[in-house]
Amino acid sequence: MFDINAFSLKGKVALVTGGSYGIGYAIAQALHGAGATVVFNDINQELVDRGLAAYKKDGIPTHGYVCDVTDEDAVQALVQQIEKDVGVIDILVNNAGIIKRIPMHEMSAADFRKVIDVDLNAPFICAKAVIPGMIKKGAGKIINICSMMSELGRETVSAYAAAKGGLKMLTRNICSEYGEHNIQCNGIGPGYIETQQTAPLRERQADGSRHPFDQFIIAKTPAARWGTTQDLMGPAVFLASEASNFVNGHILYVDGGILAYIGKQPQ
Ligand code: NAP
Ligand code: GCO
Repeated sequence: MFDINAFSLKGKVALVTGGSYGIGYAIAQALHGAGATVVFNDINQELVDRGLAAYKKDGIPTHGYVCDVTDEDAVQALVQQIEKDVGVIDILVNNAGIIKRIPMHEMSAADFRKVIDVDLNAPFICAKAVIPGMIKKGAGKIINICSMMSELGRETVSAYAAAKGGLKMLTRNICSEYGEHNIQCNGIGPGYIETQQTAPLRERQADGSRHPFDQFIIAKTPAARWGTTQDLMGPAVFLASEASNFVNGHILYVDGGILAYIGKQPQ
């Protein structure tokens, strides 16, 4: 007999990195809605304050922390502070990320390294920080926010694709190394989602027409629309809950069908 409470996160502590707005904020809302105590960090006080105001407006009690996820000492201190404030972290959502859209032959090594640092090294740092507590508790959930670029490349996003491809394999390796401790590490691969990060790809042209990339994504998506952050909420709750205890090392693509579809013939 299936118990719907398998989706409940009551009594669980969840950390969402980069959770002030965008996809991270939506996932935090969802985890709260499923009963979790949600905390978040962001890279500066201004963003944390922006996030705190949003959480308060939505009636979500939380703690917000300033922490650069690429700084291992800061992340270790963050996890210790969260354990003091609310308890051992049961659920980690590695959401914080950046993208730099530059043709590879024009991209500096410093810019390439920066994207790798935030989008790949930081999820390693954050997972490493929470795993000991999860091992002691005998359970844990790590959700890495991957991407279409975990599977596909495109012009100007070489560093991002390399990072997100690596994040897919880091997800699988955490699954392999810690599954025996009842820790499940999975990824969510959002398709093209309407957030600040993709706003440049959706800007209206001077003549009021849709951005060429916007038109391309509409033609490439069977759902014939961009995703919204709400589309990610249910998948996040599923992967954070006991309902997914035998799902491990999996990347759940929430992409409206992009990866399955060759795309619509141009009209
Ligand atoms: P976003 O709007 O840029 O939000 C990312 C958040 O992470 C921001 O609050 C950002 O702060 C924060 N952050 C960046 N670097 C950080 C650092 N070093 N330490 C702590 N926080 C940091 O992005 P989004 O669209 O919500 O995407 C969230 C995640 O989903 C990212 O990993 C992204 O790669 C992934 N994703 C997005 C899409 C999409 O279509 N939007 C699709 C697939 C995957 P700042 O504002 O200072 O940058
Ligand atoms: C881009 C977009 C994508 C999305 C996302 C798709 O420039 O192609 O920013 O990379 O952010 O990762 O899944």
